Amino acid sequence: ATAFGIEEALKELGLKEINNGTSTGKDWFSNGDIIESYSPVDGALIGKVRSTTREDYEKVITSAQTGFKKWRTMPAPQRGEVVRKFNDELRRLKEPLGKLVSYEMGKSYQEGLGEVQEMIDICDFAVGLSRQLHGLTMHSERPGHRMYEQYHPLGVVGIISAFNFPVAVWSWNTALAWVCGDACIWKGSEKTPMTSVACQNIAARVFSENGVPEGISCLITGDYKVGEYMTKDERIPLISATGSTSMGKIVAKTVGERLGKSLLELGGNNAIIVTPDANIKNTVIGAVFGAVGTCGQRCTSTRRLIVHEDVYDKVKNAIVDAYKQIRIGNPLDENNHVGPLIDKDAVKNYLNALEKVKAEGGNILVEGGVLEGEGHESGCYVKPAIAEAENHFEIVQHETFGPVLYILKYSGDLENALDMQNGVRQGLSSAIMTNNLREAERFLSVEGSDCGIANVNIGTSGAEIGGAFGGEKETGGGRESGSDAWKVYMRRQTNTINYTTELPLAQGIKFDL
Ligand code: UN1
Repeated sequence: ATAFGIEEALKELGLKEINNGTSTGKDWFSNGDIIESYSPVDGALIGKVRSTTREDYEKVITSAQTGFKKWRTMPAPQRGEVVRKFNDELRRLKEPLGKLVSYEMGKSYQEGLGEVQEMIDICDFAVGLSRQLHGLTMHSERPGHRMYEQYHPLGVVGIISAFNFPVAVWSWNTALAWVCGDACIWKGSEKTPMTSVACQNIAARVFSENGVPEGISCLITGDYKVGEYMTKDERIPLISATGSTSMGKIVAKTVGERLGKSLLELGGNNAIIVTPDANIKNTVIGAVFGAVGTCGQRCTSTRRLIVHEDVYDKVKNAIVDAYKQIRIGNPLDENNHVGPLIDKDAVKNYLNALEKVKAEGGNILVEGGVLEGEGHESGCYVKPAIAEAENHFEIVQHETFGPVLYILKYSGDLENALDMQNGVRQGLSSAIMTNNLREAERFLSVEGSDCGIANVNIGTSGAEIGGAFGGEKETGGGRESGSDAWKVYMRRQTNTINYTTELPLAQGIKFDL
């Protein structure tokens, strides 16, 4: 790994000496069990952090609550200016941070850089937003009255993020929440603690240089039990959680019991519909990147390819051919397309899926398997696989977080493809490949895709930050990132002001005393 400049990257990120994970940036650390972070790239120990104890957590939440009271009074554009400075640091540290993401998570270096770019983009977005936290003005039905709405900061926001986008998802939430005037407590994935610490260090440094109160950016570390401190905590009005549907169901229930708000961005089972009018070359690029990029560990990864029978063999052969070109190996080596899975449990899930699809009657077109030998010592490198399958197979209905692509055939009208595409419990991302305007518009219409993201002539993954990101059904319904997703981080207040000497009642009610 030294050959790829990891040592230098850790140093530039100030992680050389770190063996404590949690701080609000100043002088105390967490005291729980040690979590060791091993790279799936070469199996080496990257560093250790300590998990957050209940007592540590109490310090964090107190610090966040106290900080929030000051932060909320700072004008939003000034908060935006702090985010702009934080973003300057992200731009400066893009390479080392991208490298650490790649090394700790296993995605390709290009994708690691891409992820940091998403952070930079959302911070730019948030800076602009800090002058646009607009409410509406309404016409009152009563004379001499003014009615309007305003958005106030919400409070302390809890962010739970997953290993697969260990830095970007945090920033989608936190950059918006910060300009909205909230304090954030982040529980990153225990599988990628070093990237979390790196981000927290950057925020802490910029914040303290700019007189931001202590506690506006907090990091807690550990497994689901640490997440539970937040989900059960009435002092946290909003929990934003990204991860599996099973995790999301527990979070929704726990937060719902106390009538807190939750923003959920959970699993997907994303499909590309390929119609007879598709551009085959672009279909192959979109589908292959979607299925094998990040080793199939994006929530937007392409899981299903729904191909019309007229072009079925052509598409199938082209994709199978393209898979022969895929280079699997150290993701820091830019010649490789696909790095390792995150850990051995993920490898097990991937192998189970292959067994299952065979058992259910699927036909393997591209064999999977675990790579062994030099360069693959971590045991996490696997071959992207393709199976011909049917939509109703149990395994096809299920999100497997790995590079397994199912090809499904449809015949006749687009409606049949849409029934398959929508015929799963998840509803995150979807795409259609077609040059036929009628098909494209039907796909986007009310009778079309039921997903939060629906694309025409691009794949299912790689969404830009400018749009709202998230999906329906078991994907959880939340929207993060662009558009008006910021509203969930604020509380809306409707204000009616009477500037007359009378007190007329609404709805024409007379109440003479
Ligand atoms: C995720 O996998 O949790 O659309 C997020 C994409 C990325 C984000 C994925 N921009 O693929």
